[in-house]
Amino acid sequence: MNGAEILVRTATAHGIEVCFTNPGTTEMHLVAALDSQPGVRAVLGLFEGVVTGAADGYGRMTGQPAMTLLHLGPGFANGIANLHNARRAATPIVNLIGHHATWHRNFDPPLESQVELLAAPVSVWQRTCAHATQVSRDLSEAIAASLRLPGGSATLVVPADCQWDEAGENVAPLPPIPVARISGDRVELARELLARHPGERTVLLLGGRALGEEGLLAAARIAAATGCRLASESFPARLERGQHLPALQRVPYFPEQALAFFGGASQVVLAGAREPVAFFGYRNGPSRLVPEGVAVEVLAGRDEDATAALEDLAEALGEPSRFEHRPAAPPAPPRGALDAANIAAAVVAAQPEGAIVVDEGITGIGPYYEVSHHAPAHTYLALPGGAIGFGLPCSVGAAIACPDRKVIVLEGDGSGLYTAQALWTQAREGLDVVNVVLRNDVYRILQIELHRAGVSRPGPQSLGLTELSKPSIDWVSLAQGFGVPARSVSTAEALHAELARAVAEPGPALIEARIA
Ligand SMILES: Cc1ncc(C[n+]2csc(CCOP(=O)(O)OP(=O)(O)O)c2C)c(N)n1
Ligand SMILES: [Mg+2]
Repeated sequence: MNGAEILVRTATAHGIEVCFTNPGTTEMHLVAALDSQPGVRAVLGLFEGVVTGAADGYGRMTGQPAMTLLHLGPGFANGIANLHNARRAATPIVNLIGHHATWHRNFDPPLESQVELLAAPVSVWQRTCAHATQVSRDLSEAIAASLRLPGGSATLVVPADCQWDEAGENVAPLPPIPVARISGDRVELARELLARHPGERTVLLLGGRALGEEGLLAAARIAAATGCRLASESFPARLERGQHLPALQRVPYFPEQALAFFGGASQVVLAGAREPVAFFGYRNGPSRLVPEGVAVEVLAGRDEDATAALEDLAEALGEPSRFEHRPAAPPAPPRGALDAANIAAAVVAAQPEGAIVVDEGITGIGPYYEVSHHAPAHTYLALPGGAIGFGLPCSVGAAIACPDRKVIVLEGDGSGLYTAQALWTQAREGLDVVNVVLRNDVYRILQIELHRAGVSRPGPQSLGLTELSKPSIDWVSLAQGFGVPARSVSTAEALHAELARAVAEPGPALIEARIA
């Protein structure tokens, strides 16, 4: 068996089922091995940002790494923004980068670059294979490294001769993946801290894996026992939502609102969350969002089992009660011209049970988080890394991970254009994705930020750099060009009707929501 074949066999042996790729000459043996060693589904993305964003969506939904296969330094570089997002989301991914044969690199051929330097900032683990006989061990270590909490990208550079040389038949075993469970002493300490700051004086801030159903239900028990407030990170990588779960307030985006959010508390306890900091430093603005004088304590870090920590704390508090399900009436479909509020309401009204909602809606979907608590059970995927162009690719990975769930993408028109090619992969793979593009023909958030920076009357260049008009972009033609059926709507009634239709039909669809 050659190195490429043992790599694919190692991948399947350790549970990798999908390879998102945009290959080139240095990956040809690996491409061929995807046929000769069955078990890994190969999915083509037409830009590497689609490939890496799809791997992020897949890893968030399954908790298991997908493989990416990328073409040397330049191909990898095209995928970095979404690997950055995956790093902030702590998503397990295994990147294979095909590369020049070991003996060819020294000649400095055209595609040679310092790929190892490119990989470092977005990889929790990386290695360049030295010999075909070692690639199985290399990949096994990569898979384990990607899964070690908090999780992340493991990157393996695979020179072409390590793919074609003889590698033997032996698949290396998966190294053990330790799970850091917090000690009883730390649970006891947390119990004391909550007793010392009773009721709303404590904010229990959940993040990372603690935002799954088990973590949320344990947090609800803690709130029932102590009266603490429950909050979520502003942009969760994955949050389970719906009326069967407690509604977490999320930390507001703008620093002044976030400071007010924590203002009434005397303590913030972190469970799987980072200490919240402002997205940007503004002139005279704060970095830390927890005000001076409010203590920050850690129940469980991101590299620890925060869900188990919450469950242990709920037990220690002697709180047996389960969260009470209080169904509210489903919201009535909204009417009138489209704005962020009634787009959010229309989506909630049309959401099917079990939907996966990818939120890159920026300003076009503002109130969605608040109102979607009344939607049926769903999974919410946001953008903890802030690099736009993740939404459409993420939907590809989420839909492949969960073929029996509907994926709804809430996509800003500007953000969507970074990786619009993802629509083609949706069409080619027949994925159940409803794309809602929030068309306002501007980078609205940047106009808001200009105003916050004190520019009350932007000049022609500032306006030119924030407008997507002249010519404006026709998303219906764009989607149809990629093979995705599309309609444009400009009222809430029409949006709701199109959403209902798209949700009922299999395969991808795109709705251009024209904001008034
Ligand atoms: C990779 C990357 N490039 C640029 C930015 C800066 N940026 C943040 S939001 C944004 C525009 C978003 O526009 P759109 O999706 O249309 O949403 P809107 O603001 O109109 O609601 C830009 C350019 C970024 N966050 N990430
Ligand atoms: Mg826009």
